Amino acid sequence: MTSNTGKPDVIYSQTLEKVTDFVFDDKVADVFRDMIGRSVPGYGSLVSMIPVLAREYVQPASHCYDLGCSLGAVTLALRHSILGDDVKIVAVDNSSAMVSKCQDYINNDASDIPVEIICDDIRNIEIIKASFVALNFTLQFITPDERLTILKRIFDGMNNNGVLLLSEKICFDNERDQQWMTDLHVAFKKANGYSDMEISQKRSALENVLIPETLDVHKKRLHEAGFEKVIVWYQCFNFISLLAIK
Ligand code: GEK
Repeated sequence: MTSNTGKPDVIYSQTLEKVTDFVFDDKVADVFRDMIGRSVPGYGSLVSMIPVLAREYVQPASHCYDLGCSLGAVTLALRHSILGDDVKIVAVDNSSAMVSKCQDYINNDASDIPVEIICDDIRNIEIIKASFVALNFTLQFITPDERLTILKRIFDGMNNNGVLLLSEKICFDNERDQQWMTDLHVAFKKANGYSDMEISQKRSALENVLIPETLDVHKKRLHEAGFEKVIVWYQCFNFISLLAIK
């Protein structure tokens, strides 16, 4: 099982003297399509469902937000499935490397749906008239005590019946389940051609950068932000996606 999407990710394939914190720089942006497909179990299936969700939730004369858009996978999926009139997509990422590549993908994509790409921190973005907001594996990179403020701001800027799609790597309270899902995630990475050394160096690089929380914590926080209806619609090992409806 290997990915044929873009340049191969060999970033952690050599022994590094010191593994530094993971950053979304040019090197990562260059191999990101391959990296995410080989590292996040179920990523491709999850993104392939976005058109179904878009057709269900995107409202005419509204905005869609792809927060932490990376190369724009969610934006592109939305762009090709939106049926209503007068819809704009706002794609945001604070990595200039990602944003510049994302802009290239959008420029080369044939669709009339307008996309505004913004290079900024999602904490600074004003959300207005939103019917669809995606945080597809992005909230996990924000420190936990800042997560509620972001969710509240999203909730406040959403239209009634709009949806937030929140995808995250999660952890488990129960040690046995934690080990079980971690082992399956490692097995997934190995099946995708990563070596033990690559897996271990990447784990160290992400340790202080990607902070997973339990499903329970995520659900409670979404309710606290104001969302009444919250459900897990997708899970693959320790990676989940929730829908939260305003
Ligand atoms: C996808 N959604 O392909 N503000 C803006 N962007 C941020 C912030 C922040 N505070 N923190 C991190 N990012 C994408 C995948 S990747 C997930 C999302 C992963 C950005 C960061 O630069 C990166 O592009 C993205 O969030 C996370 O569906 O790499 O596991």
